[in-house]
Amino acid sequence: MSDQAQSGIYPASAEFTANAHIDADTYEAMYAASINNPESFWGEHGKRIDWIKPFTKVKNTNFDYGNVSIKWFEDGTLNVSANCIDRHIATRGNQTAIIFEPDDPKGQAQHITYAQLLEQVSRMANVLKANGVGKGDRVVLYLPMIPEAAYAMLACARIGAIHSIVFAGFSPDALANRINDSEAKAVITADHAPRGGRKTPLKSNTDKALFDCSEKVKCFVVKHTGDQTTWVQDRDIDLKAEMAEASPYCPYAEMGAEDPLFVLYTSGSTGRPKGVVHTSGGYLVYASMTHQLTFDYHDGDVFWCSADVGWVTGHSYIIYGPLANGATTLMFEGVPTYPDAGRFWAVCEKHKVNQFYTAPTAIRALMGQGPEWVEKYDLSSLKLLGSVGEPINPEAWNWYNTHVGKGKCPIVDTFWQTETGGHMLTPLPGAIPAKPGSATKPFFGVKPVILDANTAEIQGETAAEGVLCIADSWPGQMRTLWGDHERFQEAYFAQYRGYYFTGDGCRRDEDGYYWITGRVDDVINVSGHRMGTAEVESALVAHEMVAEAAVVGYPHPIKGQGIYAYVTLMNGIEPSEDLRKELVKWVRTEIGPIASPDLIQWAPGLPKTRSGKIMRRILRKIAENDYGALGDTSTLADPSVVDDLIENRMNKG
Ligand code: 6R9
Repeated sequence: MSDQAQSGIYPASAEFTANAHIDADTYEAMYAASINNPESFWGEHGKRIDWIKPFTKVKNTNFDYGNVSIKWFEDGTLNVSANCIDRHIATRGNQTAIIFEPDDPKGQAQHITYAQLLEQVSRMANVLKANGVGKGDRVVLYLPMIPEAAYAMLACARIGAIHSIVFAGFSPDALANRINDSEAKAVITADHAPRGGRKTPLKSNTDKALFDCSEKVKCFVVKHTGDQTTWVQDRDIDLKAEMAEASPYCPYAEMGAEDPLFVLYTSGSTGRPKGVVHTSGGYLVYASMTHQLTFDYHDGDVFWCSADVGWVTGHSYIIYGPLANGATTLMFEGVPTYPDAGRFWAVCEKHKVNQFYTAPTAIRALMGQGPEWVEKYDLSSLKLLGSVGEPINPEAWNWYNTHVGKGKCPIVDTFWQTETGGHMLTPLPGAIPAKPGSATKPFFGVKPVILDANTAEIQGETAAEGVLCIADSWPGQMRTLWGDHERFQEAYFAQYRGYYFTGDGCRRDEDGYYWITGRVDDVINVSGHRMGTAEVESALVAHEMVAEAAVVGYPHPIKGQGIYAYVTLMNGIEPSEDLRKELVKWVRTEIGPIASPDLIQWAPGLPKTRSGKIMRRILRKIAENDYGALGDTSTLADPSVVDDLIENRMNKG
């Protein structure tokens, strides 16, 4: 790694800056305006989308614990699907809205125009309606990365139904929990999800999940691969067949700005996953504005975000942001390494991608395969690169910059969360020079503060370190947790009164650049996916041979963090390699492959305080191979368990 990559400052080229939407002076002026007078700033930028009834109120938000309430543009009405489709028809009906690139590199790519999008979304919306789905109903989507996933999101939005996407890698159990928690009326799935040449049996997973759900839940099935699946009469509906019969136009519903658009479950530090609720008006304003300005998107550009629609990144930057902006957005069904480590770059070349947005874990995996996979392809269409999901390490940044961007593409490192709806800290590429590893500066309307983790005191000096909080609301912010406003306040507003708490540690340097240092709670970040250690623990202890489990993250060269599980077996159960494998498999079926423990250590005892609390700090240090810094162990009920754990640690690396 070159020293420059670690300490350098990388401004965009003069040519890029000359054409950029936002330059340095404009950023400073607009940022100041957004903070000093949010009412007039967002009153103006709220007009970037189409309203049926224009709003007269802009901001009505309260961060006080006990009274947290967040409303934006509250008396306006709109329809999100109309904003993403209908309003572009007159000017760009024949422009490609979605490029679909299938898993199979020999398969046919599809170019779906805005006019075709309107027809497909309308047909699907009409099928949903005809089957009793209406305003406010929840619809769970469990789909591959296929155009029908986009149609389903927009069809729900069109009729005012609330979608909740469950990542297709999640297990039947995880799917059932989300269907039940959201009290969904229907699920939309497909026969199979092809990924990397393998197929996930989505329909059969859905059948299993629906055993544990109300009999009233309807099941719409997209016949995608055409493989045979079981069929339940009076419950399963052949979605494509019904779409072919349905009317090609569906009028859109008039929705309030604060009507929910979607619920997306994400991991927290405690308990079951939380149903993050995003509403219509503020979310769309924020997703579209960040998409345009962070990626410096210009008319006619081809934008590719390689995330899955099962994650928030897919919601905001494959679907809602780009389509609200009349962009051409690419949906890729496959994985970066199939059929080989050149696939991303083959797709960039094939579709002449202009902005490419991916996660550090993918970059590290491809970096390990060597630059020859990139060099084979013509990447001259690329103008900008993006990164999201975790801090990007300087080696990966340098590789991305040199081999993919050829030193001419600005890299935007975007820090944000499921909860924030869109980018929070990010360079605007024509305005803010990058520093590798830093998400740089706040987006408009975002007021970051760094607090001392223990005293909650504001760290006012420019250079500071502590926990990252946000002092005031922005339009893309989540509004509540589905069905549990109490838990919403507890999770985000209880720790540091008056602030939204991100859960992340952060450093600000002498130039006012922000550097995320990682989660300070019990959330770990595995390949850019959020995983609550509590979720993995409860899956482990659900196994009949497991008495107790404690899960922590540890540094992993490709995944960023790996999952390290300490497991205490029931009395009389002997540890074995077979049992280890069985437990890994068990967690995969309980939650999904992304939750598979990388290392399981048999722990005859876990370090606990006298009050019975597991001291995770110690377990984390052992997993990190860092026991010089174990800290004070004198409060442990039985300090000797630590020696045993160190002796038998798995991560000797
Ligand atoms: C969009 C998304 C959120 C957590 C977040 C933080 C980490 C995301 C990051 C980053 C450093 C970045 N994170 N982007 N850390 N630099 N550019 O990833 O949402 O799945 O909810 O995860 O991911 O720890 O708190 P989500």
